[in-house]
Amino acid sequence: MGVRVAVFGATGAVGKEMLTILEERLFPADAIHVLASRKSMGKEVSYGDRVLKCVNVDTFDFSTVDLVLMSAGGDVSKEWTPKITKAGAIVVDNSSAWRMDPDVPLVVPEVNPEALAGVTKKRIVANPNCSTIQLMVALKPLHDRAKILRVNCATYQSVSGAGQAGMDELWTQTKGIFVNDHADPVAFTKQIAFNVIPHIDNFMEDGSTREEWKMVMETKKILDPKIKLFATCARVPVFVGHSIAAHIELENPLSAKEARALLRESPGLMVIDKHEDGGYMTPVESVGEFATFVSRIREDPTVENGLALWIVADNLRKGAALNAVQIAEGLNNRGLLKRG
Ligand code: 11C
Repeated sequence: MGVRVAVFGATGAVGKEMLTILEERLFPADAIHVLASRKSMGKEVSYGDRVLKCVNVDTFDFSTVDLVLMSAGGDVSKEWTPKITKAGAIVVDNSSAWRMDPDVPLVVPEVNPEALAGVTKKRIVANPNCSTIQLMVALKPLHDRAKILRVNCATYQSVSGAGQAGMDELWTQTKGIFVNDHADPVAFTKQIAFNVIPHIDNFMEDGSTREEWKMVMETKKILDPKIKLFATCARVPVFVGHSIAAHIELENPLSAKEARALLRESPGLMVIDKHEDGGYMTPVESVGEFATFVSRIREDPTVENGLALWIVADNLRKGAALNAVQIAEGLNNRGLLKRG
């Protein structure tokens, strides 16, 4: 018997990708329901060559599904997840609402799949932040081989991290600037077209943003609590695809050549690293891809056992929908989606 699935937040940028990826990866779904708030009720979304009509979440009976893939924001998740799990379904949640709950596994399937077993505690698995996910896929093999002590990174995050509204704002502003038609920023705090904004999510007391804090805390939970990480997260005028410049300090020596060979054979990664014009990955080229790409692998001679990487991934896919579907596959393969 297959899995009865609901996608909650199906009209959003990530929700639509979830449906595409479920179909692309032939997820064994017996039924797919697409759920949205009352205002999106009746809207249509694609699932392969089928068109599905959104159902109002308020009237949906969650006892009829095994799995809910949720991408509806933290507040909605906090309200709905307890009701859904009480009805017996498992929730894979894309928001930050449950990530730091010790009874909720936070999983990147290439990195800590064993944590999925913890789903039995609350029937929830949290999908990490998009920047964290691609960083974890690249760091895991290096940590296993040479032990990471510290990471200092800068992110270059696309506007789709802020959803459809972010993409619409970049598009409208870019067009507007050419015809002198300026509109005040809404989705972002400053002009994003032809600009870079060093601010994602709310500010915290120490001057970091929550996005930066998430990368620190999620890395500790997923990979190793001993890793020290510092991040500066910036929004760039790119529609889809996040990039990260990561500067890593290892306990043991690892040359750039060894790191290249190691990453090349590690799960979920593709190394594109030729020392020539265009011999590296850019976010535009990552769109629609499943892999996390690593380029510009170099030794950093300014610290002991230092290594630098340029890491790029489609934030709507590996950074969100694909990782969530991989979690669902992992749960299904382990028999953890069965109703007890
Ligand atoms: C961004 N990384 O690019 C964010 C989006 O914690 O799931 C995802 C926020 C999160 O704006």
